[in-house]
Amino acid sequence: MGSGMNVCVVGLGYIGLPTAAMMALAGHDVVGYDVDPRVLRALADGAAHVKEKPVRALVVKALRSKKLTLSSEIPAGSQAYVLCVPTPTIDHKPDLSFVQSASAAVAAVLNPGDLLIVESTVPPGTMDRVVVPALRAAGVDPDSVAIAHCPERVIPGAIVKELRENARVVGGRKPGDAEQARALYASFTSGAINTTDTMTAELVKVIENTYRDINIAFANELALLSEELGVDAHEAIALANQHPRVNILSPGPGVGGHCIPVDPHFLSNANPFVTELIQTARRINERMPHVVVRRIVEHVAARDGAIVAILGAAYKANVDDTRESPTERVEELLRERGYLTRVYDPVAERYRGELAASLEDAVRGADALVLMVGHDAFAAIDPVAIAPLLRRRLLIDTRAFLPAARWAAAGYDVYTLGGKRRDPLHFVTAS
Ligand code: SAJ
Repeated sequence: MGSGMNVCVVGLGYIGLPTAAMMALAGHDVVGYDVDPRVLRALADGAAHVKEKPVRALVVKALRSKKLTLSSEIPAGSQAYVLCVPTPTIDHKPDLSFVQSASAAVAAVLNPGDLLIVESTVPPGTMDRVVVPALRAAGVDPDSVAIAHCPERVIPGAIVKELRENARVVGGRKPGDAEQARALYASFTSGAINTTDTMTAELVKVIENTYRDINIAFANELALLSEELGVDAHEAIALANQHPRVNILSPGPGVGGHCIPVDPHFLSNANPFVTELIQTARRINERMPHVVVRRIVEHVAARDGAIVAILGAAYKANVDDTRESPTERVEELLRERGYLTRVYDPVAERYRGELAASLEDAVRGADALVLMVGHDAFAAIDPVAIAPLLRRRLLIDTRAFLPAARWAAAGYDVYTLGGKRRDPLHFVTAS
């Protein structure tokens, strides 16, 4: 079954679109379906909405080969249906309506022996509690088809490479289901494919992102503690990471994106009483935008017309995605306190707030420059060249990204989150 299947990918977003293209280029006949006609129209016009260049190249190639076609209906007659629909949260509670409606739509065309795969990240138990009931409600006997959960694991910024190379975990509902799904993945990925049951696969995906959230929370906690001790947290973390069994992530202004701030809630919702560590990590990371704002307030009074220029609207470096970006929260908190804000991001295109047209527009008359994201493009900013535009030379670097010595030499006061403070709190031990 490894090659030459008829496959339908449901949901052509960040994951579905490159996955569909990759399967098509591996020799399958793939139909890409999306509920949003604008997505289909844009793709037909050659404008993939995923901005990563390798993804665009892959999609163009797959469409040209005609092995990937687009449809505004879920076609009957596919042998495999792969669901890549979003699972957002509303007030920290998972919204599984897209998984539910996509499962119901696929159920209407499923035939005995077909394979249904869910790639969307879901709370443990969703396959049994949402997907299978949707099939039953449509009159499909779930035992007559193969059902698997194969969570996507690719990182925005390196989607194509990771789609090709990452290990996959495939959870099957009954004996044989995972094997059927494994054969499909083996045709286009080179990483290990590990099989298990659906509930374990659901849990594995969510614990991966939760582990990262907890690790970042630890780094953020260390940053704040180090500031009080008068130690550079970045140096301390780098030194600790020399140990063969230590790998601490980097502190920053908060955790954004549509995955890591969301998925830990899938676990804590399952049982709030045994997930204290998970909840605490979430709180620490959610507090980071407040910490950034407090540091700004310490340096610049919110007098009338104080302007804060913010570098970076994306949720992380070199991606255009601004979902759950810490910048949104920082901007909101600053405005509540009476600051004027301007945000500059040469990578992001869509942002909830307004984006300045240029770096110069953003920094003109500013009382502080706050770096929120380490885009490569920001490394080229010349502190001397922009100095005359600023009202005050103050750099607040929340990622320890810009070369502090160079900015200080250009006459800037530099504050680095987690950096060595000149005025640490001195601890006095009772003797
Ligand atoms: N961040 C830090 N410090 C760090 C690393 C990240 O503050 O050391 C921040 C980033 O700036 C960003 C947020 O965390 O705001 C999340 O970024 P990320 O690069 O850690 O992760 P995502 O959301 O882009 O992708 C994650 C990945 N999960 C893991 O690495 C375990 C990816 O593999 C998943 O497929 C993806 O979530 C997903 O879709 O679930």
